[in-house]
Amino acid sequence: NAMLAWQRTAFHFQSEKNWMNDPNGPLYYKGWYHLFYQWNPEGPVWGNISWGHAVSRDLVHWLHLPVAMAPDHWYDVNGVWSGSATQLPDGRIVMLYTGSTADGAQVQVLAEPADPSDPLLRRWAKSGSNPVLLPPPGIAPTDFRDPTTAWLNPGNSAWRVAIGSKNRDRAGLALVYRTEDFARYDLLPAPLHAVEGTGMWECVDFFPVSAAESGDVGLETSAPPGPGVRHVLKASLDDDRHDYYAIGTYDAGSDRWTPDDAAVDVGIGLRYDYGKFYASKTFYDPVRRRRVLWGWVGESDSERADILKGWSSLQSIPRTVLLDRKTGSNLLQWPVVEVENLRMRGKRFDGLAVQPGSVVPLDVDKATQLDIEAVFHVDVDASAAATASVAGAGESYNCSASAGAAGRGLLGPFGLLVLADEALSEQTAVYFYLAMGADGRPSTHFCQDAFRSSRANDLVKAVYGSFVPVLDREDLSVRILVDHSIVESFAQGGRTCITSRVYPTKAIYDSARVFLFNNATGVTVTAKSIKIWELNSAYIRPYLNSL
Ligand code: DQQ
Repeated sequence: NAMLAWQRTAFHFQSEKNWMNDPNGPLYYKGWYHLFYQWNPEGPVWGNISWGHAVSRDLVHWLHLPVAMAPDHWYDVNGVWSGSATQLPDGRIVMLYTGSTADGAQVQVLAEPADPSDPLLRRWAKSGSNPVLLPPPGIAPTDFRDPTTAWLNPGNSAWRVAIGSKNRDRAGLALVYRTEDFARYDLLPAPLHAVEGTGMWECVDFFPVSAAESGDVGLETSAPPGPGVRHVLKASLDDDRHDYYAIGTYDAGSDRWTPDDAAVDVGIGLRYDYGKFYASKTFYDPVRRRRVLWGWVGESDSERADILKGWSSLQSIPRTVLLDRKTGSNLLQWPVVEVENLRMRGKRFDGLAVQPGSVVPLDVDKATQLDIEAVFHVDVDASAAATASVAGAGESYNCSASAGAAGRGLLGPFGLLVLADEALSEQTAVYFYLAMGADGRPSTHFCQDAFRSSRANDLVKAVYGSFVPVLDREDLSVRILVDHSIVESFAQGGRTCITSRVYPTKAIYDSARVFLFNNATGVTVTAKSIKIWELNSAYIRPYLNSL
């Protein structure tokens, strides 16, 4: 439908048409990055799940390939569900995924490239041993899915693989299996980890992380733990559809993982993203020696609109994942550096003072494909709030329960309006809100407000966001990627991230604008530096059989 054509993105990965969900089995092989994904070849809603497939040289430009795996065996006839790749030391690739059987049972399935000499890995062979795993006793047949990348423990030749589940008391958990050959498995007596009350864990991910930019040590899933290496456990909570992670310690002796802080355990603490982002998965990139995260970004429009436009869902920008050296208690996510190759004309605005209650236009030519880096300074001590804090006002703030960019407080909200039209009848606000605590110190919240993002009314419009750690003397900074119908933001170097889907009707093509705004009542905000680049479109090309 041409009417909705502007909603397609220019540098986010999308399928050519139809429904897409989870990223699956990302890997690097013979010069190519591979991305597989849950895909419905038949239409723009979930069903007939197969593995779509695309390859890239740089994680930005993509070539679509034919379906890698279709639901063509009794053990996956109801769907080739999510799974992960493991690269063996001899270079072999092993793919483990969940098959959904005709009666809806979840079983684990093994597949390998049918032609390992093909760098594009176009043909896959499902093993004669399939299914290689059935739901174990005590686990419901519908609560056993999404195998992780397998890992090796130092000095041990047997692989470990984790599979998400829940027990009868609704504790979410990750079962661990031991295998030598990926065909036969032993269930270990204790799960990798379990958290009461969190329900089914989908798409569990488990990987080492460090603060070192290029991981000589420890970022490969099976690498011997180097200095400063911690382990991240992530689960996608089926009950609330968010991806939660925690940082902790893996004990290879007992095959158990423990969070650093029980109060921010998996499913109750930190999220990768406070917006639309689910069923994510990382992989280790041996070229740039980094860990890269992909997440499924669904739609916030109606199913009717998806059927009209003929497609549904995006993948997030691939993000590098590091441990935050400064806080030690959260990850840093950042768009892979290759995205910067799309930057074209750049504009820079320095030292703009944004008065309370004002909106400042930024002169940008084309504002539907942007990469923005903004740094704000707020002189809290000199503000009216400093006086207010003497009165002992302890303000609490919650992005999702707030009035968004229109709700006025002493020290916020302030930030940017993107995908806005000239008249501001449509706008998506990316903002900070400082809430003054009873101790006279502000806590910083980072939010994204889609309430006024579109005049269309068949949409879910919400304010997303959370607390963001800000250290002494740090300014507030945000990176924003704008791509037609997605706004993906990274605050304080990627400590807190938010992804929103928005569907403007006016702020499209040449009518899209960018503004600064400050809706605080008690402080002037200095936009120390605003850099805005127009981003080129990535080549995301159809497959030609003649290749
Ligand atoms: N999507 C897959 C499942 C997974 C869920 C099915 C998460 O394997 O648990 O499409 O979105």
